[in-house]
Amino acid sequence: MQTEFPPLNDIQTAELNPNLEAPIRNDWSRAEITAIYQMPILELTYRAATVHRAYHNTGEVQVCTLLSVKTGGCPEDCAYCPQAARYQTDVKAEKMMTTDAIVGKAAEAWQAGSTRFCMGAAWREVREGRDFDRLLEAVKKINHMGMEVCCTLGMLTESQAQKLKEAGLYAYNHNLDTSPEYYNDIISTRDYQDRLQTLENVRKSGISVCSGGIIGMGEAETDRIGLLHTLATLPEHPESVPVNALVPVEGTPLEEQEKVSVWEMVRMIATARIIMPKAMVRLSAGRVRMSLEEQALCFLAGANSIFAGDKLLTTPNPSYISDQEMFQILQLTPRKSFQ
Ligand code: SAM
Ligand code: DTB
Ligand code: SF4
Repeated sequence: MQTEFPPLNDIQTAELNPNLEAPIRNDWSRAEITAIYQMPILELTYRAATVHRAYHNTGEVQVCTLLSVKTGGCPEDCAYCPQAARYQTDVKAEKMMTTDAIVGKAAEAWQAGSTRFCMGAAWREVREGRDFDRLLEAVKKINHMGMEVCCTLGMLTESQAQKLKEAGLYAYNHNLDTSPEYYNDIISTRDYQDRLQTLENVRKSGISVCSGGIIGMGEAETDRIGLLHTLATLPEHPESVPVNALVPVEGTPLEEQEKVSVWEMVRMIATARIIMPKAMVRLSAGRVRMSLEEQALCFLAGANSIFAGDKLLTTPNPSYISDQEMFQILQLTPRKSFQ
């Protein structure tokens, strides 16, 4: 049987030549992204690795640390999330951490070599008051330590984004999670447009945008492509794109989902790398179930950032020691902050 190889169009050729000024495009069509996503996997990886080399130092991987500053009890119904109050999971609702406790955790992460500290809260949206004030104070202090400070707190207004910016927030994470078409199958308590609005509010305040999604939630290939298409056609690409593999948690509606193949992760990462060349592409949730070799493939395909530390927000992540070993074996070095 004859196999048809997708043709290299002129724009892609330009992007693949490190000596040419490769254009950053925001007008990708779904058909173009589909052709890239569906390329023979080795060809796709090669092309993504070439774009990666043209835009980034391939020996460097950014190491970020996550901390759940307000865990559980969330009113939303995200089908993947162990922190949603309505699902019976092992996660217990806790109060907001104090500023000092948060800053202490950031100092530990800094000493362990992490240059970005991301604080997560199980909120639908930010509400102004004591908890938000504590957070602003923590942002200020961690920024002064020399770390890039990031938050993921749910929906955000323009003026709240401005307050975070003034406190020294570097980046804000707000994932689109999946395609606009599949979104309502996963979350019913807010819509895609709400997510896009928050991203716009973040962008307007001058905070760096971090937005990506999750695979392995029962979505079709077209939904993965739809997510990538939405991200790559935003007025400006996110500076950071996390690619998460679902961590199925007992008690959530998605507890029975099967693990996605590493090739699906590689396709997502490689396609993101090719269509958003400058972005940091983060190999995020799901690393605990990946071998070193599988993660190496993801780095080859253009991933250049990870979360380190034995816990993500509430679920396990590879140990600090095993990641150090991985960096040694793959001869990778952690990226410095604010580059
Ligand atoms: N509550 C805020 C929100 O939803 O924007 C911030 C925290 S929320 C836990 C951050 C992101 O974590 C979600 O958008 C989702 O992409 C990811 N996430 C949550 N649970 C996950 C899981 N079980 N597996 C993979 N990713 C997950
Ligand atoms: C992102 O895209 N992945 C991280 C971070 N942004 C906040 C969160 C992953 C959470 C995995 C489930 C948990 O540990 O609760
Ligand atoms: Fe709440 Fe965020 Fe979890 Fe959704 S993903 S249930 S908004 S903590």
